[in-house]
Amino acid sequence: MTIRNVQQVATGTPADEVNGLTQADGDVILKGLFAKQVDRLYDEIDSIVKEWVQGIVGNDWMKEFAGYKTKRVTQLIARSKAFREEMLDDPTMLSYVDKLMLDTSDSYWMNAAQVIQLQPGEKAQFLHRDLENYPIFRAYGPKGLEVMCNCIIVLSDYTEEMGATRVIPGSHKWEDFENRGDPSQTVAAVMEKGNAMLFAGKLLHGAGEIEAIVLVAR
Ligand SMILES: O=C(O)CCC(=O)C(=O)O
Ligand SMILES: [Fe+2]
Repeated sequence: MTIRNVQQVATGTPADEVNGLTQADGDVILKGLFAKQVDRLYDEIDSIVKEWVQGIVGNDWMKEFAGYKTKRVTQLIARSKAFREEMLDDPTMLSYVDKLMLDTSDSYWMNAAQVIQLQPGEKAQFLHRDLENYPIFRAYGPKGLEVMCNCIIVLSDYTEEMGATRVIPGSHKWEDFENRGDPSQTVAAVMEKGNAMLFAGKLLHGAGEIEAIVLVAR
């Protein structure tokens, strides 16, 4: 298997073109999509993130999934005006999500919006497909309908050393969804601040491992 990188498109790329990449690779990086908003979002949630406890309450699988040290600040709609008023319903983003989801569904809705901050000492998250949140869909494999997608928006430059999300482009088409690949097949979704990665619920990915603490200059 050849390992390929996540492809990037410029702001303003038409939805059909973006959808071509999402269908082919399972992921696409949208350059600069939220460049105007991420600093304000950061400022709105920074003090909350600092106070937030590490890990989550749940069963062992959920704790392992979420990370024992990772902070996940939930309820972003309530906590951030920038997110609520300028990002959540961003027409460009929605035009891309529409293409992916509305082929097989009448509508879609947001399930969760959270800020994730990895902490020093956290190990890499196990590789997973987000549709596994609904285990029944695993059995349908690549031919199953598109039941979810996700978007990771980066609030600071996202590097391999700081644990950028690792993905296996093309893994949304693997025949057997019980096959979750291995870290040697992944690439880091390196991005500039304000970029976003849209990816299918069928795509294998996981949070990376922190190799270095990167001081964020803004
Ligand atoms: O934090 C990341 O890089 C990815 C997190 C993730 O994949 C998830 O929570 O489902
Ligand atoms: Fe995930």
